[in-house]
Amino acid sequence: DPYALEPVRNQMLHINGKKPFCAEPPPPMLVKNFITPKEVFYVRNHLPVPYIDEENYELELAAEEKTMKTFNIEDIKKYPQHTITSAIMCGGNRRSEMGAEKPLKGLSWNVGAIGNASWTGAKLSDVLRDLGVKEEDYNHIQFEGMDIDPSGVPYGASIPISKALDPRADVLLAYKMNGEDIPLDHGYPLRVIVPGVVGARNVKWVNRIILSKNESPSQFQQNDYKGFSPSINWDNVDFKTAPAIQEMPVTSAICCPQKDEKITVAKDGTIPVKGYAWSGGGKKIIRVDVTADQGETWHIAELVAQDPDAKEGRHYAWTLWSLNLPVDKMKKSVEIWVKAVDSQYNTQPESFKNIWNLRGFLCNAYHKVKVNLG
Ligand code: MTE
Ligand code: MO
Repeated sequence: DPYALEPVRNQMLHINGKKPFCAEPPPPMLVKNFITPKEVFYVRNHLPVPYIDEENYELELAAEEKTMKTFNIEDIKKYPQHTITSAIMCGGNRRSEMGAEKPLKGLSWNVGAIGNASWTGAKLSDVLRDLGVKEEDYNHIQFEGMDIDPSGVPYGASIPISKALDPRADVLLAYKMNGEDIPLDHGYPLRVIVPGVVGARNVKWVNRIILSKNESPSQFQQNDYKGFSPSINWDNVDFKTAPAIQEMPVTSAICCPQKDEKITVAKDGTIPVKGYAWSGGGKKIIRVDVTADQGETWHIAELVAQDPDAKEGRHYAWTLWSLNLPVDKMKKSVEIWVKAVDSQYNTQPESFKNIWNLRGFLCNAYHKVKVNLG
């Protein structure tokens, strides 16, 4: 069994898949901490977890087929050390809501396929500059993980070469998560962090980096993690017609209360509501709007935690928000809606109907949670 040596996981996680292991925390645990503890961070594996200790680890960097250099962990640690706070979110986060609109294919994630951690490592741009890599010579940079399928094909993904070479894009070869060695499930001993970009490109257990004219040949780059029109179905889909998802659109979610929870209305006629918001590409969350009456009145949430160190255009961490939401006490139940606005004034679509896609990616419609009032 290739899964015989899997790490021990937190019992609190809700399991979406056992082999490969895929799990997310209950929503209230997400908003307890600005920095998600490793035990609470969702896990999305496509293959068995590979295990290699630092001593036997080697990273190969190649230009197309030709090896340019090999590194061990110590070599990577010699580069200037950078620490950033960045959320990682799966392209299928909140898929269960889109799937409720119309059936689709994919793991049924609730709102927990996201976590916010601090990541420490070398900037990929420093490593590439050191080797004299020029943007003109390539289009993409491919990453391969040490996790392989039964036919020996590794997990793979790629990002544009311009992103890898841009020091302000903060792409890291990370060896620490929240100040400690990266846990096995999250990519030990080395993981690529591409802040603001869909989780799938943040390759764990990376041991090969390839500069290329082409995108990664991996099925996860070519035939998965792409978005389509709601009218495209499994009979007419042509994966070549859509670009691979990279930077993610703005999203938000209500984490407390949860669906169907019974809430006591406070004397001032409000209920406490908490959640997260995030946008891709380094865009900052500038506002979170919440309504309890289908948008007749919107209430602005307080942004209670944001990365204080983030520079303009480099807001990679999530934002936690909360408010005491006025509700109609006479009602037995209310539906809470949330939408976030990012620094480019992008906001979320109102419903899933018009953004539905057959694989259930980019599920960023308003999050709607019905609760009972007591
Ligand atoms: N990297 C490797 N090598 N293998 C994988 O299966 N899954 C990707 C990405 N990197 C994956 C990978 C996907 S789809 C996501 S959403 C994130 O890792 C999940 O990261 P996490 O498990 O640390 O939360
Ligand atoms: Mo993912």
